Amino acid sequence: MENVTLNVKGMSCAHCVNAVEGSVGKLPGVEQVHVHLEEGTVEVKYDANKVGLDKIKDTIDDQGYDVA
Ligand SMILES: [Cu+2]
Repeated sequence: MENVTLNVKGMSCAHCVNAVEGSVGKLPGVEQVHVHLEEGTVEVKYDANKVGLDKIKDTIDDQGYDVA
C-alpha cells in the first residue's frame, strides 16, 4: 500500500469533499481517501499495482479541482 498526500486547490465545502472522496474512492485499488478541507489536501491510501497516481490525480482534476 502506498500513502500519498496531494495538495488540491478549489475545495471549499462539504460538496467538494463528497465529490473528491466519492470519485477517488470508487477507483479500483483505492483503499482510503480523506479530504482535509482546511489544509487543502487529499490523503490517499492505494495499491500501486492496481491504480496509478496519475489516475488518482486525473480523477480529482475531472471533478474540477486543481492538483498541485
Ligand atoms: Cu464545495
